[in-house]
Amino acid sequence: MIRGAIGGLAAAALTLGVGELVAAAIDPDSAPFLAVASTTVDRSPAWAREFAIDTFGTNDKTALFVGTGVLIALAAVVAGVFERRRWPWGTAIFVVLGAVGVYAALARPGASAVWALPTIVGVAAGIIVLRLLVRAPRSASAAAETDTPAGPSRRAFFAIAGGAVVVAAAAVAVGRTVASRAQEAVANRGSLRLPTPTSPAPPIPDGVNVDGATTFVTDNAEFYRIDTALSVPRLTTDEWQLRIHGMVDRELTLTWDDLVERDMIERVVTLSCVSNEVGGNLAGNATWIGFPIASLLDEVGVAPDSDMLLSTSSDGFTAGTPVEVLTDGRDAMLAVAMNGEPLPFEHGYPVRQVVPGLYGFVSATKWVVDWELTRFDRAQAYWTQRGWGEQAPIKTASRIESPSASGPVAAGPVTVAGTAWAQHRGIERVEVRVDEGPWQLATLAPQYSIDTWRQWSWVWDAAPGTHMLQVRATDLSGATQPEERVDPIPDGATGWHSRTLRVQ
Ligand SMILES: Nc1nc2c(c(=O)[nH]1)N[C@H]1C(S)=C(S)[C@@H](COP(=O)(O)O)O[C@H]1N2
Ligand SMILES: [Mo]
Repeated sequence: MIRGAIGGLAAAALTLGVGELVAAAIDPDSAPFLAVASTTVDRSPAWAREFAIDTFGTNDKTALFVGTGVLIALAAVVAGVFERRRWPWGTAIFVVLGAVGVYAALARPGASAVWALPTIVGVAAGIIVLRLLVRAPRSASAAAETDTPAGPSRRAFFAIAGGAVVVAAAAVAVGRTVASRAQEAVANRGSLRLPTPTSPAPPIPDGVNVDGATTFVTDNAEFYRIDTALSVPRLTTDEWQLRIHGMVDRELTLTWDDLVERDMIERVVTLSCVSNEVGGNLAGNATWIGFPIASLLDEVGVAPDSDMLLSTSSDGFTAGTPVEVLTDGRDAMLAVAMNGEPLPFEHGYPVRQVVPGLYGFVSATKWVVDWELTRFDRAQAYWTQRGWGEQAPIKTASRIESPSASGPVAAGPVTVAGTAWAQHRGIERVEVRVDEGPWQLATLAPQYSIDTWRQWSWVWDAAPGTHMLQVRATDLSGATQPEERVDPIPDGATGWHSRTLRVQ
């Protein structure tokens, strides 16, 4: 009985500790204990919250943590005792608690599938220790015959239980340290003063938005996110530095203060991802504030035979960007703000690159901390090592966004609308056709700049039946999107987007 209870508690402690440690590598909010407590708050009915606040006042959070802890401890004791009597009931209780933890973690705002891991790994560790500590007799009848079922010796028992608790405590300590550093970064971002651009973006005119098409400016919360980071880096501006070295005349290490005291530019630039499929939504448009990359390169003096800027993020991602592109006059920048806010952590806080006209994987390094000036014949960046291209200008893209693919549409005039982009070349024309008939010119929203996408619409006199719409765009150099379907790898998809609609 006592052994069962102690075994259950030690196993539960290890579960939570390991969960905390794994969560530190993913997101502090994914830790099982915190996730269960937070989701309980979010899911509890209003009267329960009122009761908690009335009863515990401002100690309501402490009460919740203590309450959650007590419930888990009780379940752990029951699991330990059951496991000893009637294996595998204790294991089953751990699995059920684990399922609750996974559910709670996945219910957190911003959770992704990996948020289940801390609980799963923790529960697995807990069950192993529970089995070690509470080795039950082979059958229930054997338990009835003897009061002291087989199990580790007294010494081994306390060594394992003690070890589990020590490991749990150490794991919690490490996990908490990482979490508190993350909180520091959150506070740092929250109190950040953004620089005022000396060269503001031209105002965004009315009319760039078209009914039925994606909004011209993408909200930060809606902006697509692509990166290799399992755990989003959380640097403070005090920790951030950019070291510039390699084939330069003068090495330079830039601090946050060095960066933001410079003359900043503000520009609207559309980013897109090379992995975007025809008609896909891995593209977004934002107003960025930053410092021109060309000015920094000028300051350090790039050797004439250097043709690549190899940028590295704090988590080891690298991108190789042609020096020529960075210095040809386009608004390539080290960005510090996105749509009037400090960069969201997911989008590179505190500093990232924005390069109009190139896919993100060769240019848009987030959490950038190192620049090496080198050559394409000497260095390879992250995705190039994995079979993707070296040079990756954005290919012209267009997509149909409304009417939606789901429901049938009513016969008669139907507004077809969408978005097209060809960053740093600009969109000249968008055409639509029905059932492979003649191409029809769509109406374009005014062009904001050649670095931003352009919304379009076209009125279709829809006849009953099933019809296929297709779209293609032409950039300002006169090149029209090719019909040929090509996969995203190695340097971007091609092909015309189509949508089949039922008209009734
Ligand atoms: N540090 C880092 N930066 C990165 C990446 C990454 O994996 N790690 N992915 C790149 C890719 S592939 C794209 S498409 C853009 C996406 O930027 P976003 O997530 O802000 O939309 O970031 C780029 N910058
Ligand atoms: Mo990407």
